Amino acid sequence: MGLDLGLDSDLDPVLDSVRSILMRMLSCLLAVAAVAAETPLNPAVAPAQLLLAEGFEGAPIGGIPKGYTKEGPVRVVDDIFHSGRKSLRIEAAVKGPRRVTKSGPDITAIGGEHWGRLYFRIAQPVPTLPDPAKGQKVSLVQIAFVSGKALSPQFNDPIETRLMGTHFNGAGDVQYLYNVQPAKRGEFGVITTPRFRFGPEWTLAEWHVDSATQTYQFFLNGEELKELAVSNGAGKFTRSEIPAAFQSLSFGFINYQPTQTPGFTVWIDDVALGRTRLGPTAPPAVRAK
Ligand SMILES: [Ca+2]
Repeated sequence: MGLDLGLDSDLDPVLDSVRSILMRMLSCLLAVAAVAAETPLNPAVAPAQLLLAEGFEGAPIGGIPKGYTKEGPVRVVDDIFHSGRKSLRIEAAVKGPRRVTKSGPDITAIGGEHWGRLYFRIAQPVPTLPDPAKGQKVSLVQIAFVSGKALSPQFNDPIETRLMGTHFNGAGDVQYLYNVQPAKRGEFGVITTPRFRFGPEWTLAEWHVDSATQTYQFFLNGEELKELAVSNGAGKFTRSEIPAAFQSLSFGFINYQPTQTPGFTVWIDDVALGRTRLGPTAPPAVRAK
């Protein structure tokens, strides 16, 4: 490395080995410094851009974060986590909601545009599904990880927007989707081909909604799944219905059709919403109100 440590190589073998150890320590330190320089924390995210951040670090083990309500068996654990020391564990169940929800003025104030992201991890093996219903070729469950309640900008009636969702079939194939479920009308959405699997590793999911341009985008591990992109343009709500504000946002897991026992066990961590895209690095430790 061309460094002169001022040690005389003609001295005895003890000094030689001291020099060798020092050189190794120095190159380790330089390597660590180089990695740190390449990965600064949150290079693009000013704290003011962060609308919500929940890494579950401030929540009691066995509980849920302050300011949220829960449906179904979910709890904060400290044995598996993406960052910090805690995550939210979705307990196994054959169907139904296992999620936390935040409502009220903090959510409404986010308005019509946000970038969201979370990390999720699915316990292996994934569950199997019951035999297909009569007249169906394959068994299928629809899953929502993130959803928001709102009023449709088109019909002014209640809708639930699945900001991050999937279909999971009996062969274990996964399709990502953007889906809107009106309370009194038929659902609609866009969906990828069944080319994904639920692996054991932490996976980054990001979404973007913008009411002003009726835009939706979804990214998996940083890569946009362009089949899900919706961009209708201002005032064009048909088959997008992206609301001007959400009344509540839910994070966790719900499968609407049953799996075989015991069902999915899932962990989520590092949920965050920003005014701009947050990307893969952890946000600053801002505790949700
Ligand atoms: Ca965490």
